[in-house]
Parts: sequence; C-alpha cells; structure tokens
Amino acid sequence: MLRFVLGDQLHRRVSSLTDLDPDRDVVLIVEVEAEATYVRHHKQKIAFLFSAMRHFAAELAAEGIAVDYVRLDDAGNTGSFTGELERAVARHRPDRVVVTEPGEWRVLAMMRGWRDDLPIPVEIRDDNRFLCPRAEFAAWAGDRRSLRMETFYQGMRRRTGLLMEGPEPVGGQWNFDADNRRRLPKGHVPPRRPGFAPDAITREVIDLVAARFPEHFGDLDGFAWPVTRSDALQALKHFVAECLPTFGDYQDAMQAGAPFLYHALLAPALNAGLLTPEEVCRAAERAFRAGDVPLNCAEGFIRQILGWREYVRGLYWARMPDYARTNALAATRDLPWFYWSGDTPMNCLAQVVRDTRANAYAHHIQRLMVTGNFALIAGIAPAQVEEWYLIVFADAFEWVELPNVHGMVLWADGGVMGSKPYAASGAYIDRMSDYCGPCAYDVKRKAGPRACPFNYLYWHFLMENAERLAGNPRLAMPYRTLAKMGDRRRAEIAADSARFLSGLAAEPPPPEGQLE
Ligand code: FAD
Ligand code: DLZ
Ligand code: SF4
Repeated sequence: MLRFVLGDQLHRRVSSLTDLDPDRDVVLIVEVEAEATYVRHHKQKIAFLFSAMRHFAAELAAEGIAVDYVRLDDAGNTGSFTGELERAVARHRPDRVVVTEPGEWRVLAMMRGWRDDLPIPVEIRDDNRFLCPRAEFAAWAGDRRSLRMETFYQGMRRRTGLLMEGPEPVGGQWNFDADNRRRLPKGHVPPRRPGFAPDAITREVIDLVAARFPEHFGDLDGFAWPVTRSDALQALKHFVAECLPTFGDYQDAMQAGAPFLYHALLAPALNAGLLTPEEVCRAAERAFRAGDVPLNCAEGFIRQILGWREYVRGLYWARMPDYARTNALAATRDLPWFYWSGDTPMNCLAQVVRDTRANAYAHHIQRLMVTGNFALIAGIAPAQVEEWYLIVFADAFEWVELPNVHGMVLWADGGVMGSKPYAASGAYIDRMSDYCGPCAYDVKRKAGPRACPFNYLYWHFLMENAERLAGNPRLAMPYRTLAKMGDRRRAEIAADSARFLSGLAAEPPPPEGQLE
C-alpha cells in the first residue's frame, strides 16, 4: 500500500498512517514546484515546510518504515502532486493509495481526480488533525446563513470537558475577554523567545529556497521556526511557562520592534501537524489547574484554538467553494504596493509589513486591525487581499486564511462569519500600540493632509457602504454619529479620502532617475 502524506500532515498518527504496516507499506512525501508557486509563498514558509517534511521523513525511516521522499531538485520530479503520485505508483506498484483529506478545497478536487485517473483504488480518509470532525460541524451549521463562534465554542468546551466543572464553565463564565484588553506599559520588555537555530537539514533547505525562489517575498536570515515535533513540544513548554501567564492581558497590544510579545508562535507547527490542537489546549489547562496561569489567560488561549481555529476550519469546509466567490461590499481597489515594500509613511502599516517580511509572522491584532482594517476601509478587492495573506505568513493555509480574511476582516461574506466588519479609526491603533508617536501622520487630526488616513477612511467606508451596513444593529452608534455630521464635514471626508486613495499605487515606483 502507498501512503501519501502531504506537507501539512506531518503527524505519526495522521489517519493515513494509523494502520501502517512497516513490512508492506511505503510512505510517499514529495516536494513539488506547483505547491511552492501556486502563490508565491514567503521564503520562510517554503523552508519551514520542506525542512519539517525532511525531518518527518527521517523520523519515519528511523522507525524502520520505507519512505519514498522526492526532493524538489530530484531528476525527473514532475513538479506536481498528481505527477509525483503517478510516478510513485509506477515505481512501487501498490494495490492501493491511502491519503488523508487535505486542508484545501483545491487539493481535494485534485485528489478526487486521482480516483478517476489512477489504475488502483484511492482511499481518502477523514482528517483527524482537528477536534471537530467536518461532518459534525456541518450538522451544527446546517444551512443557516450566519454562524457565531461563541455558540460553537461553548459546545466544544462541553464536548471536550476543557475548562469545565461538570456542566458549568470554570469560573462561571465562558469568556473572559473583558480582562484581555490591556495596553503595554511604557518601556515594557516582553520575554525573550527561544529561536530554533537551523540544523544541517534546515540550512540545506534554506539554500535551496534562496536559489529556487529568489523573487518570492520575505527574508530567510532570521529563520527560527521549530521544524520537528520535539522542537515544537519544547516551544509549547516554553510558551506555557513564560508567556501564557500574561498572554490574555496583552493579547491585543502592539509594540514597535516587539513582533511576538506574549503570543504562542505555534500556528505553523499546529497547521503542519507537528502538534495537535488537543495537546496544546490540555497543556494550557494543566497549567491553569496547577495554579501557574490565571483563568483569563488560559481561557483566552484555549478559545483561540478550541473555538476560533476549529470554527474557521469547519466553516471553510461547510461553505466552500462558493464561500470564496462573494464580495458583499463590492470592494475593487488594487492592493497597494506598500503591502510588499513596507514603504509608506503610515508607521503602523510599515512596521507590520516589516515584521512580516522578516519573520513570516505578524500577530493576530496586527493582521486584523492594521493590514486587515486598512484593506477593509480602503476597499481593497478581496481576492488580492486573500492572496497576500496566503503568501506572507508561515502559518497560512487556505482553510484558515480564507475565513479570517474573507469573513472576519473584509466582511466579503456578508456576515456569515461575523456580525459586523471590524472597521476602526486611528484611535484604536493609538490606544493599543506605540506606532502613532513617530508616525508622519497625526492620529489626533481628523482632516487635511496630515490627518491619520484611518480617521477619514473609517467614515468614508461607512458612508460608501451605508446602503449595505446602516441597518446593522451593531453599527447603529457610528451611523448615528455620521447622521449628525453636517454636509461640509462629509464633503471634507470624501475629499480627503479621494485624494489619499488616488495616491495609492499598486505597482512599485520606477527606479531612481526615471522619475519625471
Ligand atoms: P496566538 O495569538 O498565540 O494564538 C494561539 C493559537 O490560536 C494560534 O497558534 C492559532 O492556532 C489559534 N488562533 C488564534 N486566532 C485564530 C483565528 N482567528 N483563526 C484560527 N486560529 C486561530 N492563522 C493561521 O493559522 N493561519 C492563517 O493563515 C491565518 N490568517 C489570518 C488572517 C487574518 C486576517 C487574521 C485576522 C487572522 C489570521 N489567523 C491565521 C489567525 C491568527 O492571527 C494566527 O493564528 C496567529 O496570529 C498565529 O500566531 P500564534 O501562533 O502566535 O497565535
Ligand atoms: C504549502 C506547501 C508547499 C510550499 N510545498 C509543499 C510540497 O512541496 N509538498 C507538499 O506535500 N505540500 C506542500 N505545501 C502544502 C500544500 O500546498 C497544501 O497546502 C496542503 O497539502 C493542503 O492540505
Ligand atoms: Fe497608523 Fe494613523 Fe497611527 Fe500613523 S497615525 S501609525 S497611520 S494609526
């Protein structure tokens, strides 16, 4: 039997490997050009996955399992999953192929094609890397037009018993978010993070990626991701001991030069299969029950994984492929070039793009309230924003990226995922970060060329989308404020926004000397 393991299924107990017979079976793992280039992934993302795949293959081989590992540069590599599977079937002549269903609709469509095209049966097994099976989520979601994470999350708490005392939530509340919105004190120094220095395998992969994908976004220099299960477990242990006790308090804070703060940095390992969501949640719960972590931090963290992560994954499969096609706010503007270059006088955006380029990482609030919020209120076309998010983060896979961007950030799904768009003016960024002080714009000014663009774009967004959003009860307050504004103020907002938006370029500036 040939067991085909994809690059984000690197767990010994993934469903395609559960009944593996080392005497008869071969495990196939392939590095292919098509997966590295269907979007131009950040260089660190490719290096992370190739290194994790090579380490996983070596671990299986050390167990005495026959592994057929195809490297990107191997002679004859056809460059695609389908081509490599066909070649492997010809090489090994198995009686059947077993795979675990993939994380992406695109790849599932490919797998279904294998059933028709290969001369042997192809068994596609349920994905057991999540806590909520797809079918259960689909049954919960039914054909309701809008879904809410909070209800789903409470069901998952009951189902798993995580942070429960019998039928009741520990502490008498399901959610402690009200305690989790603290600003960082001035001069606060977050804990040091243990980077994982590249070993020989990772160094070889980094050289390969630098040579083969030089034009892709992102730096490779600071590569420090855990690429094995044992390193990922060490990262989890360090996070629980050093960061989780403060995780909730500063979850929404942003600080220039401190890209990680108290966040877990575990999403790449979780999404590639190096860690399971269950073990990560149980580790947080144990620390809470031992008295090492306050409840607001343990609950806030567990909700991200047991709640949000499972919810977006369920929603993706329950609503795809139609989900990706909607554009409820009819946004059509091109993605500005500064999303790649970081070259903008808006300090918040410049900082987040720089962090992202250096680390293939930005934390949740940077993604949601800086790059996401700007794309929303500037009316950037959803497909372009989604491609950017899929490219730039080491943890980006469509099942998790798409609902977060299309639904949570851009409200392009018209409210399936969240009840209102997370639009905000500069005051939010000023309250939660130190970005505004040194910015070329003035966050306190509402109008004119020196005013923070978030301030007028926010109102412009509400004005432009009044027909679609004014009836939303959760936006009643800002629409009341807008209604009280005089015509002159509204004209000023429209003029500032038009001037600013017409200056956004989707292309890089011409090289020096070619400027008129
Ligand atoms: P922490 O902040 O420490 O959170 C712990 C864990 O909770 C994460 O590792 C992750 O597994 C989970 N989590 C938290 N929030 C979410 C969420 N909204 N959806 C799913 N899981 C969540 N996450 C990805 O894994 N891949 C993506 O491509 C991705 N794209 C995003 C795009 C946007 C616009 C937004 C707003 C969020 C996105 N997220 C994505 C969710 C979240 O921002 C990242 O999971 C998180 O920043 C990863 O860093 P961390 O491991 O330090 O997470
Ligand atoms: C993202 C990615 C990249 C860059 N390369 C590979 C690869 O060479 N081989 C592989 O098996 N998977 C790769 N992946 C992950 C896939 O694109 C895809 O996201 C998942 O397999 C879908 O579940
Ligand atoms: Fe961003 Fe506005 Fe603050 Fe500048 S002033 S950092 S543009 S929010």
